[in-house]
Amino acid sequence: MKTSDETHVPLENFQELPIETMRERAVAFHQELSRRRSVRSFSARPVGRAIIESCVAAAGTAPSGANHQPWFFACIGSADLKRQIREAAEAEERLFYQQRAPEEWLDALAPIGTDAQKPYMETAPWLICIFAQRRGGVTVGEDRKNYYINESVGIATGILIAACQQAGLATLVHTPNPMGFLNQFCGRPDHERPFLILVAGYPADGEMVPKHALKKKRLEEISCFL
Ligand code: IYR
Repeated sequence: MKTSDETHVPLENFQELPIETMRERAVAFHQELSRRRSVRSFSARPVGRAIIESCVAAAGTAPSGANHQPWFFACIGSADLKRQIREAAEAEERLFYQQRAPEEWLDALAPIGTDAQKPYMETAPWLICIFAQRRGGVTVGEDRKNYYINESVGIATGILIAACQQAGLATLVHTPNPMGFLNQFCGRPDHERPFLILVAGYPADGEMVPKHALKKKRLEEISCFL
């Protein structure tokens, strides 16, 4: 075991739990996350900035390649910016649905019923635009190569989605393709690549979700224990 030196300090905040508490918390977390549904109509009800800040801070605790934390979260609450982002996203989506998407892709989307119209991008109180940084470092302002960028930003995004669910927010992952327009709207530099947009807020009254989304693979189908 290592002792304290210039590079290491003791692990202090690991909290060991009684076995029964571990079981209860593991089950409760699964139950909470299994209530999560992607929603595609959002209410205009506002969500306080502090809640989004805490969820993003939770995402920022994610492990990352060399701890470079190669992510940036541009949280868009401005009605004007949301409208501009919606318009740019819908223009790409129209091309996707009318020209770019192969039949097989459209077939896969059919049960979900998506199309190029994305009104929720204006209705929802928050669009969290997530960027992946090609270069960076442990400290902001460094210009070093980043590692395992997709893995790191993907993990942080997963934590963000779980944090939103835990906080009582509905979310939707949206990935217009390409979405280079986000750099301009969010004022982000060229070495950052838009990763995805996480729409967050309350579901619209009477929101319908596709039955298709209820089908999650069973534990036995997604895991093995050897
Ligand atoms: N980006 C498009 C298409 C789309 C693609 C997948 I894969 C989805 O799971 C859902 C949608 C859109 O948002 O409509």
